[in-house]
Amino acid sequence: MVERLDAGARAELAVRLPEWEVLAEYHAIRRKFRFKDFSAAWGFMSRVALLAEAQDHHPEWSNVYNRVEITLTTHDAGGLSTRDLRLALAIDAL
Ligand code: H2B
Repeated sequence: MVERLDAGARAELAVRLPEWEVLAEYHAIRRKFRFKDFSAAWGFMSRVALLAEAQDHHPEWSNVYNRVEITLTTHDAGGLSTRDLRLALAIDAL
């Protein structure tokens, strides 16, 4: 079982992940991306997919042409965990 983030760790999210929106009741974080065109968006998604597989942690996401929206939550924990933080930081570093 994966542990959910405690209150202190959730409060830190805004500092460590300033581009991510913390969704209601801290169940998930979300970031919206916009790229030059579909090809750039899809290239980004391919890189995120490789990260997700490597970390065995997978995003909920959508793509409309040049826009990509990523929501991270840990299904096994029923909320946010360090897995979400780790994947978000890796996505931010792309
Ligand atoms: N991704 C996310 N976002 N949450 C999970 O709890 C999760 C996952 N669990 N990817 C993993 C896969 C688990 O189902 C496998 C069996 O390791």
